[in-house]
Amino acid sequence: MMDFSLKGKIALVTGASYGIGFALATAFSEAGATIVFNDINAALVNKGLEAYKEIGIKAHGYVCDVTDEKQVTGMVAQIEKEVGEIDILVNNAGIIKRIPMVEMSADDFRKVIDIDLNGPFIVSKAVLPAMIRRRAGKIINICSMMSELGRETVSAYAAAKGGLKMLTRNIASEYGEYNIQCNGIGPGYIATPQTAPLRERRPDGSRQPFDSFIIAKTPAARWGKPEDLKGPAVFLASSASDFVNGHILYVDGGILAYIGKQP
Ligand code: NAP
Ligand code: GCO
Repeated sequence: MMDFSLKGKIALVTGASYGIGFALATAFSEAGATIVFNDINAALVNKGLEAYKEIGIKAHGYVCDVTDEKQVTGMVAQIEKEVGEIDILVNNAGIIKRIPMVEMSADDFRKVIDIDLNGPFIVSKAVLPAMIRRRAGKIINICSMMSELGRETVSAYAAAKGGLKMLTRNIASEYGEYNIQCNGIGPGYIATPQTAPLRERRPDGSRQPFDSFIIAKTPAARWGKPEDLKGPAVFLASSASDFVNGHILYVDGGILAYIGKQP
């Protein structure tokens, strides 16, 4: 069990006021780490601080937009001063825009790429120098089913998450020699506010077609919960995974293994 301990480690999880980031930060805290998170505005950071406090976690919260390099370098310097050097980074902050590609503006496309792909580049770039100097570090990028698959309306998101898979492999390739491991987690369909519109019940209480489609496409026959990602994240953040690098760990209830229900 010792290999999975995060005792004494400092973990930064981006966009972790609620949803998947919150669950991952909670898991790290349970494994012994000190939790630092950021979010896009003060209201969200305060909401996050309250939520962590409620479950007995003393988290450190910062307002920072992951697409703004100046804000990110400022936040990382502040964390180093106020909390300590970052051992574990999770690039979790992300958005999705569900718009058919032919109707999507180039600005909307850029916005998704900016948050979901440029953001992880900017935050990783800010923490890597200290990790290189200390010859140790863990970076976990939150990828997606859309790192492998396409579907209607998510061209920008799929392009960003496919790119994030390759950024993961490149960070592993470029900095593995410094004992830095960069891996990804590819969650399946997880019940969070981001996917709430896909799960809304119809007025009669029945599932909408997309909801039923996901249940049918998932061998586990259910949506994932943010908690389903806790064990895999602790593994990738801990020394148990010191020789795992550039890997995307799909935590999807079996979606990627399955051709789908026969008609
Ligand atoms: P979520 O509920 O929407 O949470 C994402 C968080 O990131 C929010 O707090 C969000 O703030 C924040 N954020 C957005 N833009 C930001 C920026 N520029 N700087 C800093 N923070 C920012 O999403 P989630 O479902 O927990 O997803 C978390 C990650 O997992 C995302 O990368 C997502 O793509 C990925 N993922 C989700 C699923 C799923 O099924 N839910 C599956 C696979 C992968 P706002 O509230 O202001 O947007
Ligand atoms: C969608 C969903 C997905 C999930 C997730 C799958 O509209 O298809 O939002 O993209 O959020 O990333 O792994």
